[in-house]
Order: sequence, then structure tokens, then C-alpha cells
Amino acid sequence: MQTVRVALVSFLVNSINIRTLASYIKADSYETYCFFCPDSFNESNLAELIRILKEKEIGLIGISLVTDDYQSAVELTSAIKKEINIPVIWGGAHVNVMPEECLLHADMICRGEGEEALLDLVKVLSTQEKIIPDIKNIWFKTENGIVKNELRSLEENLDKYPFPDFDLSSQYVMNAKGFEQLREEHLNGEYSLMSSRGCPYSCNYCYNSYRRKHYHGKGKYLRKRSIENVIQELIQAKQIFKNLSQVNFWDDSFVARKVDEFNLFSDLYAKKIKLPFFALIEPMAFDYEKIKLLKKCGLSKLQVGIQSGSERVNRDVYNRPVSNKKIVEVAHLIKQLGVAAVYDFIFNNPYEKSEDIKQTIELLLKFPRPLYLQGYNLIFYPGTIITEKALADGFITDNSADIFSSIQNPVNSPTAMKTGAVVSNRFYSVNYDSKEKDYLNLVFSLLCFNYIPHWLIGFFIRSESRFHELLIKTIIKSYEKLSQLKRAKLFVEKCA
Ligand code: B12
Ligand code: SF4
Repeated sequence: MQTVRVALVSFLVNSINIRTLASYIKADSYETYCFFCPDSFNESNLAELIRILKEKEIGLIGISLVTDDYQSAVELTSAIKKEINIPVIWGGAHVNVMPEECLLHADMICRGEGEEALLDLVKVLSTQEKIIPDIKNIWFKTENGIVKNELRSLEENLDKYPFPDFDLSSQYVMNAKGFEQLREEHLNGEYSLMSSRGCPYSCNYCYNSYRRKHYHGKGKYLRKRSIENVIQELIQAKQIFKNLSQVNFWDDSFVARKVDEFNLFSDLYAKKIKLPFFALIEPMAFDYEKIKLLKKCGLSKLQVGIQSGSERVNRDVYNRPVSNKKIVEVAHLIKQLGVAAVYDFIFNNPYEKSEDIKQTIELLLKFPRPLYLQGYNLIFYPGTIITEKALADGFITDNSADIFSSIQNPVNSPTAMKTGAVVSNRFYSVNYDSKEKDYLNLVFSLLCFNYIPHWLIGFFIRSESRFHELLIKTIIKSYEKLSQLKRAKLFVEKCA
């Protein structure tokens, strides 16, 4: 029997998902290669990829994508199809939501989790018949239309999966000219993993608001690996990589466990891993005892999703019922524990009024300093509850067009606005934009400069004028010049 060789492609170097898939099918002895494509494709790197695929006699190509990767996946699939006649399967977040659109390009798609489905597919393609039967989670095109196989139940025992594949000899990373074998340096000393799948929450802008409905009746949504299994993965990672300096837990909500489990985690991590680590947290889930235990064993940085300082927006628009009192308390406790934190906010939301932005700024004035902020535009990801609402309310007209243009304008958030760029909401079909909102976004960007006194920011919130707008832009420019000068001075001192 001729066994099929598989190539899996991701647009991220640190990708957890294709490594997870690779190790699962490798455990059944199927030769598998991973290709990481973090940059743009060009003639040269595409030609090199196709050369390697031919040389390795690949029989199935799997591409993993989120919505932002859609155009790259289309480009890659079309380049492959021009040169080689082998089946291409797509999987990942975007595919789950837009299966039919994805099947305009791919031969097959995988909806839902992919381990078992991909293995079943590889087994079938390795037989003489090569007829794809009713493999759960796989949809494929036929002359008579799309075959939509049933969705599998969610796997509850995550410990059964092998650890992600880090056999670097079968992994390649793209550069401007072609592909090179992946080396430890490409991972920047970081190791990324997930200790759970799913999320206890269902925020309206998030993919979980779609996925939770999609999996309804298909088993427990939030599943956790055992602490021992997670630690074992990290022990293996430390054996493979000699220069690891940081561990990233990308769980949707890392603290969604009992304190007892964190007691065990803290003990084992401190004894066996001893590396600083990072995790995501929602203020709703913050628990002082848990974070204290995590800090004790190495928690060095948290990314905290605040999203808005308006309780109305958090509760009614985002489905995140959390009070501002709790948010401020969380910020102070994190500071007290000595953990670094970066706070995330969402901007350019048509359901947000000037008053809501004012409340966000006022909330942040109560945070301890220094303050590290990340602002993102609200992106209307397909299938999410907020996208459905915005479509119904006429803020966006057509799913794909508006979503893609919202992705293509990511620089409009106030934290990317230190240069004083103008905030624009031009990608929405209804113009809900107001000069006052633009002005307040500008005031928000002052919060990114930790030396600007709070009273001055408070003053600017209360008094919008053309003069103040110019003044704020001048302040921002001066601070930037100052930090450039500081950086240059440091550089000269280093060289001397
Ligand atoms: C970790 C993570 C990141 C990390 C990745 C780090 C890393 N080392 O992997 C970072 C921070 C870099 C990141 C960046 C981004 N992310 Co992200 N990320 C995630 C997160 C939390 C986990 C992804 C993951 O690895 N899951 C574990 C694996 C095992 O599950 P999985 O990805 O679902 O894969 C399974 C199936 O989907 C399927 N499958 C997946 N691919 C394939 C391919 C084939 C061929 C097959 C057969 C099956 C298959 O099988 C897998 C195993 O069961 C998800 C949310 C989530 N919980 O899924 C968001 C998520 C995927 N990210 C999202 C977004 C939007 C982004 C960014 C665009 C954010 C930004 N604005 O910059 C970037 C884009 C980066 C990119 N090009 O992929 C969205 C995507 C929404 C959408 N509609 O597409 C998600 C869903 C977050 C959300 N809650 O909305 N992300
Ligand atoms: S808590 Fe985070 S990952 Fe979970 S649903 Fe909300 S935004 Fe998504």
C-alpha cells in the first residue's frame, strides 16, 4: 500500500494547530511535513515550496487559516493547483464559519477539530480506491455538489493527543527567497501551548460566540488537559530547545480551573520548568489566590482583555458582564502582585458612543501606572453575534467585503495612533463616525505615554476644541521625538 505523505501549512511560525495535527498523524506512521509561511508569497518562495512538495512526493496538502489569512490561502492554493494535481484541504477558524466560501478554492474542508478527521482522510487516500466516504467533519466537492458530513462530538480527553510535533528536520519556514529548515532561533526562545480548548465565556465579537452554538449538543465545550500532561509537554520542550526563555499559554481563559489545580501546577512548574510565562486573562475570571500561585511559580506577564470602560458596552454590546469596580480592582491587584500587564481595548465600534469612550478614558485614569495598552479595531469576524447584529442593523452590508476591509484597516486604533493618525471608520457602510469620537480616541492615545499627567488628560476629555486637538497632536509628536532621542542616546552609550 502506498501511504500518502502530508504537507501542512500555517501562516504562523509558532502555530500550535498544525503541529498538533502533524504529531497525531505521525503517530500512525504517516510522513508529514510542516511549512510555516509568516510573510507574503512571491514568485520565488512559491516556486520553492512547489519544488519541495514535488520532491517529497506529497499526496495531500492541508492549510490552516483564520479569516485574516484567507487571501493568502487563496493565493497559495491557486499557485499549487497550477503546478500539481493533489488534493488540498483547508481547516481552522475561518473554515468553520465559512465552509462553502472556502470550498470555492479548496477540494475539501475540515469543520471542527481535525485530528481524527485528518487521520481518517489520510488513511482513505492511502488506499487504492481513494474514494472519500462519510468522514465526519470533512466536507468535499463532487460533481453533484458539496458532501457535508456530520460534525464529530468534541473530544473530552485532551490528554490522549500526542504533544505538538517539534521534529525540526520535517519543518520549513518561509523567507523572501524560499524556504529553509526551521531552527530553534526561529522560535525566538518562546514555546507556545494550550492547556485547554474552549472558553467559559461567549463574548459577542469573539469566534467562541459562533463555535459554542456550532458545537451545541456535541459534548462539553470547555475541556482541560491534566496539569501533569501540560507539565510533561513543557519538560519535553525544554529537552528539545536549549535556549527557551519564555512559555506562552494561549488558552482562551487560562485561569478557568480550580485553585487546587493551580496549587499542583505551581508546585510542578516551579520544580520542573522554572521559566517565566505569559497568559491571557479576562477580568471576569480574575481570582487573587490563583494569580498569586501563578506568580509564585513564574507568571511574568498577563494580557488582560478590558475592551471598554463603559459597563453598558461591555454588558449589552459585548456580552461581558463585568463592573468597572472589579476591573480597577484587578488592575491594582495585578500591580500589587508584581506581574506585568498589557490591557486590550476595542475601538471603532459603531455601537459605542462618545460617552462610552469618555468612560473608558476615565476608567484608565484610575489604573496604576505605568500603563501598557493595546487597541484593536472592532473586526466583524464572520459568524459572530456582533457581526450578525451589525448586518441586521445595516452597519455592514455584505459579510465578506466589509469584514475584509475592516481587517485591512487595522492601524486605526488609538494605540497605533501615537503618530496622530486620523481615526477613520470608513469601512462601515453606515457612517456613524463623529468628530467627537475621533477627538476622544486621540485623547485616549495620550494614555500610552506614561509621563503625561492624569489631570491634563482629564481636562482634555471635558473640553473638545480644534486648538486642543492640535495641542494633543503636538504633545504626542514631542513625546515621540523625545523617546527617539533617548533610544539614540542609549545606542551611542552602548557603542562607546
Ligand atoms: C493561540 C492563538 C493565537 C496566537 C497564535 C500563537 C501560536 N503559537 O499558535 C497569536 C497571538 C499569534 C494569534 C494571532 C492571531 N489570531 Co489567534 N488565536 C489563538 C487561539 C487562542 C488558539 C489557536 C490554537 O492554536 N488553537 C488550538 C488548536 C488545536 O485548535 P484550532 O486552531 O481550532 O485547530 C483545530 C481545528 O480548527 C482544526 N484545524 C485547524 N487548522 C487545520 C488545518 C487542516 C488542514 C485541518 C484538517 C484541520 C485544521 O484542527 C485543529 C486541531 O483540532 C484562537 C482561539 C481558539 N481558542 O481557537 C485564536 C484565534 C484563532 N485567533 C484569531 C485571530 C483573529 C487572530 C489574529 C488575526 C489577531 C490579530 N488581529 O492579529 C492573529 C492572526 C494570526 C494568524 N495569521 O493566524 C481568531 C480567529 C477568528 C477568525 N474568524 O478567523 C481566534 C479564533 C480568536 C477568537 N476568539 O476570535 N492567535
Ligand atoms: S473571554 Fe476571550 S476567548 Fe473567551 S469568549 Fe470572551 S473574548 Fe473570546
